[in-house]
Amino acid sequence: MKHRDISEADPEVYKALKNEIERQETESLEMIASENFVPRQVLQAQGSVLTNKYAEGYPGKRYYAGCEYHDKVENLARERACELFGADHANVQPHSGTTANVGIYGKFIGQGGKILGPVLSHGGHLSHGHSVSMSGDMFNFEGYPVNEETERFEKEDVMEAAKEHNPELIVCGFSAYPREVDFEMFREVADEVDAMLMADIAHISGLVAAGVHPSPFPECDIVTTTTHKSIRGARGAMILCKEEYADKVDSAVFPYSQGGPLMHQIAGKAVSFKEAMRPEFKEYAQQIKDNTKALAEGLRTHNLRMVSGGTDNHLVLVDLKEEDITGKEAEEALEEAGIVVNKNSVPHDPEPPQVTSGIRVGTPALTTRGMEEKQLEEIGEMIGEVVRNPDSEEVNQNVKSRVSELLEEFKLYAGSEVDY
Ligand code: DSN
Repeated sequence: MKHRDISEADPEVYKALKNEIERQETESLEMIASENFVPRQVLQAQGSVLTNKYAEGYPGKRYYAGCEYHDKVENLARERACELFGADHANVQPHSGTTANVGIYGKFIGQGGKILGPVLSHGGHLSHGHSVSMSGDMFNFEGYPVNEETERFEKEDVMEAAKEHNPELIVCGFSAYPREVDFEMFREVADEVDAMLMADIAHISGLVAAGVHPSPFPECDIVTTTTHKSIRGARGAMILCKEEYADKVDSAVFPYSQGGPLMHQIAGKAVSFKEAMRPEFKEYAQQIKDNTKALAEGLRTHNLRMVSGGTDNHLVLVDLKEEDITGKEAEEALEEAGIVVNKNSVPHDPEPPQVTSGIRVGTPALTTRGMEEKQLEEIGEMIGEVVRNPDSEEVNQNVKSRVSELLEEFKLYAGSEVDY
C-alpha cells in the first residue's frame, strides 16, 4: 500500500476540503442552532486508525479479536458520558440521533406501539413520529402541542393528550423549542398514564452537561442525544439510561438497529466529553445562553416576534406569520448577506415545511468562535435589518461587510494547525 498526501492522491477531494475550511472560517456567520465547530483534538481522534477495525459487541464482549484499544476508548467514552450526565449507563455507539431514537422505540415499545411525542411544527423532530420518517411509519405516534397562549409545553396540554391517547412511552425533547424543558412535569404526566419517559436532549446536551439546563435524570428513564450540537463533539449520538434498562438499551443499538460501531467517531466522542468536563466548558455553555438572550434583544429592536416571546436556551424561533416575508425568503436573504440560519415551521404555520413562516437562529457555533453579548446583539439587529429589507442592496452590502469584519476578528481554526 502506498501512502500519499491527500493533496496529491485526490486533488478533487482535497480542494473541496480546502474550500470548506475557507467557507467556515471566512464566509458566513454560522447560526444553524444544531451546528458547532469541534476543536483540533476531536478532529484528530475522528481521523485516526480506529476506523480500520470491526468491533461489533461491547467492551469485553466483542465478536472480533484485537479490540484491546477499542475497548479502552469505548470505556473512556462511556465513563465520561455517565459522569457528565449523571447516568448509570451510556451506550456511545449510535451513528445518529434518529437511529438511537428508533432503536429505543423498537426494542422497548415494538412496532405499532403507542408513543406520544411533540408535534413537529411545535418544536419536535422528524424522528418523533413524523409520517415521512420511519418513526412515524413503524410506530403509532400521537402529538402533544404547545399551549395556545404561552407557546410553551404546559402540563395541562401534555396531560390532556396523554389521557386521550394512553401511550406506552412519552418523548420529551425538541429541535426547535426556545424554552427550558420541564422534565418533572413530563414525569408527572408519564406517571399518571403509566408510561415510560424518554428525553431527546440532542439540542441542549451541552447545556445539560455544563449544568446550565436542568438534567433529565432522575425523571427520565432513557435519554438520547446527538453528540455534535451544543456539546461540541464528534458527529454521532448516544443513549443514557438508568441501570435497570442498560442491557436492553445495548441490545437496542447492537444488534437490533446497527452493526459495527464507528470506533473513530467513538474516540472523537470520548475526547469531546473530556473537553466538556473542563471548567471552560461550563463558561462556554453559560455564554451560549447569555448570547442568545442578547440576540433576542437585537431582534426586538426591529419588533420581530419570537415564539414564546424569547429564549431560555441556545436558540430563538422568529415568527414571520404577520410579516411580508416567508421563512424561505428570509433564509435566502440572510444567506446572501452572510448569515446562515434555517427556515423553520412555527406553531400553526400556514406555509408548508419547504416554505415555512419562521426562522430558527442559534448561537452555539458563534459562541465557539468567541463572540459575546455585544456581537450577538448587533447580529440580532442585522438579522432584523435584512428580514425587514430583503431586497435592499444597500442593507445587503452593509451587513456583508460587517459580517466579514466579525469573521476576521473572531477566528476559528487559524493558528491551530487545522488547515482542512
Ligand atoms: N438536523 C437537526 C436540527 O437541525 O435540529 C436535527 O437532527
